[in-house]
Amino acid sequence: MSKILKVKARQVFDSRGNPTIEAEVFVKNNSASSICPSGASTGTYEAFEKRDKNNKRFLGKSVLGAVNLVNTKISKKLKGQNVHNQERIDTLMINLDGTRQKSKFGANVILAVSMAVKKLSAKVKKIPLYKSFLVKNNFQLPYPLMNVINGGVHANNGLRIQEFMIRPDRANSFSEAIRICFLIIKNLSKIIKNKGLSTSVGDEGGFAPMINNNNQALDLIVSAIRKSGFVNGKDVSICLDIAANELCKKKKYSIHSKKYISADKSIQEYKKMINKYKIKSLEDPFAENDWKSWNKLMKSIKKVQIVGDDLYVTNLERLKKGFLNMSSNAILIKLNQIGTVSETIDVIKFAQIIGFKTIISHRSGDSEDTFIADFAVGTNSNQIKTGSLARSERVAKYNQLIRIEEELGKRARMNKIH
Ligand code: 2PG
Ligand code: MG
Repeated sequence: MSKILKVKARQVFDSRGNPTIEAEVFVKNNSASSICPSGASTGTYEAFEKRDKNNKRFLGKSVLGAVNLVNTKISKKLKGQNVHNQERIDTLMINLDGTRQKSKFGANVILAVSMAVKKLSAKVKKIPLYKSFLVKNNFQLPYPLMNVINGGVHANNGLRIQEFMIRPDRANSFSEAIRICFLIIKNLSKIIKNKGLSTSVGDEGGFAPMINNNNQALDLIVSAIRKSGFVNGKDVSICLDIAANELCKKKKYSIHSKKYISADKSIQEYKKMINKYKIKSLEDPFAENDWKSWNKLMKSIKKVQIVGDDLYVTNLERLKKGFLNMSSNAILIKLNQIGTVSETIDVIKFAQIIGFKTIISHRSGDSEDTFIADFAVGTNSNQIKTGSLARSERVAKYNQLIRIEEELGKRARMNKIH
């Protein structure tokens, strides 16, 4: 038993320069802290993010009220609790809030505390964080879904699709996976430069050249894979996050061009794109309420990972609905979509029981906190999506996975993709 003495929070800044909350939890002679990330393409059903909304302070984005809540109400409630009893602590905070979407306290407030508690518990037990979750031995490293080109709301280039990623499917170690991504990114940089385009990067560290045609972006990636000596669709596969919530109007979609077309026509376009570019993973191909189209897509394509992000928002009820509806075969996991470590773990457990792949994900506004790297290993998640090999808040997660792999030594294994 290690009793919590107090919880303290402060306002810090995320990778987009926006205020966010850091919580620090104290026990005798020890403490740990954690920073909550923040999304841009958020789903309607995500848990609530608390901000001051006072336009005279940080343009409405400050979290000083949230900080105050931690320093007063949450600290008082958690004082004396056993830091190793994560579920009890999370439940206390959930009940203190008492709303469905954590709209009173804010999921950002609760999550920062929840993650800090988890980190502190591992620290007190003197075990690495990744050893404190579901997996107890035979740890496996996740495959990186590495972002290489940014579009959508993560860049201002007009590309319809939000994230163009690569996954080194044949890498047999995590460091080898990173080496493959490194080579492709460096070659992609040269190719983009040779076309007279900018190699500046977007929110998640992928390039954000001023192009606005999906196929043009895909062609650049295919060339970079080839130039690096790899075979697209075998050694490396292209994976996309469409973030279709942002591209939907009155049940029509403008994914493939500016023109809005029906979901059925969009499926035809997806099929062409998947065949031409050997795409292996599609995230949020349709909007969060368009359950019918998700199911149609699942029925009409094979051997493609279909990932629900805004569809499920790491929420058990929505995941159950998606399972019954046969909406996807994978789920993106974002802790701040639901708001506590315990609830996130429940979603992962259920996803794994029903045979869904679990992909741990960053947010487009992220920080130096590497919690999700350990979380991916500790929950036996197949993949991790945490941006490009650029911008320290993204690279920090990859570096942490390299450290974990090193520590595991000969026991380190890659997870299974198929
Ligand atoms: C997504 C995420 C992370 P955001 O849509 O998957 O890449 O973006 O954090 O902006 O929701
Ligand atoms: Mg997404």
